[in-house]
Amino acid sequence: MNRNDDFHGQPAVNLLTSAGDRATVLLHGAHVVSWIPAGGDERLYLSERSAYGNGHAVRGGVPVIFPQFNQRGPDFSLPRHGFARTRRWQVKEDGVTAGSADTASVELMLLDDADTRAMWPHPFSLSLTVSLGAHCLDLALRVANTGASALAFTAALHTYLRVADIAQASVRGLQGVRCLDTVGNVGNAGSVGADADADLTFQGETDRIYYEVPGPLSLLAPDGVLEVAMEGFRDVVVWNPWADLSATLPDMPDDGYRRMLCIEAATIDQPVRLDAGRSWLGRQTLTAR
Ligand code: TA6
Repeated sequence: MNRNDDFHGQPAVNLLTSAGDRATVLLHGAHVVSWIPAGGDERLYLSERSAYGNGHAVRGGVPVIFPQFNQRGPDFSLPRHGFARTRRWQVKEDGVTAGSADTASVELMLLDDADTRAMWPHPFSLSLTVSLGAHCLDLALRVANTGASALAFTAALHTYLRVADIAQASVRGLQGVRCLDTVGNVGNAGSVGADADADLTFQGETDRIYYEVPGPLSLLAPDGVLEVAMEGFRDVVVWNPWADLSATLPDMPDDGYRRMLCIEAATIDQPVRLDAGRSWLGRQTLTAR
């Protein structure tokens, strides 16, 4: 069953499988704002103070970051994290499928227009396919170069995962991976190192770009494990603003940092270069164990 509803006044597609897995996707930014595995609880963090529509980036869920991650790239005239997350996408014709008993999906599209070309002078076609499976949310981002010349971009699925308490959460799978710690740095600055510890734990503001992550990650918490796998994306960003930065974010409760952790499938270190007519696919798959 798939329905079109309003979510904080925004047109949305609700996906529901007969097994009971549920997700909600806004047309604004093709933004997944909710994912509830069958028989389970909400697995995405969504700020109670988030704004919606009118060029706002939703604080939480899965912001689609394109064509530039943060301001880490050649084009500082772009908005931070690009423009895909604040534009109205369209549901692709025949893009909503009820699927089989335990699957459902919707495909949304974003094409270039005069506004995007004024910020980033390239024709493109973006597609995000959101698919529900048994305790699984799969996000597939396809970028096509529809122009006559080559283009380059960085991108991410800036996923806000919900945790009961960040102090009791850890991430497994990053040990020994080269990373850029950007806390306290701007632009492309930061210190590069590698995590010695088996699991990454959180005691303060964390903002790290892990380069060429070799395999799936696990978010470990007292209430269960969430596996984060990816394809096409090479890097992973781990972000928690902690108390001081949280207090400066108008769309985040002061204690919101305690209930969230961003684990973002990304391609940052090596921009994707597409010749005319070529396309690229990046996928993030979340599985609740
Ligand atoms: O992904 C981490 C990050 O780049 C942080 O540096 C912080 O800026 C975060 O994204 C949120 O950015 P936003 O523009 O959504 O407030």
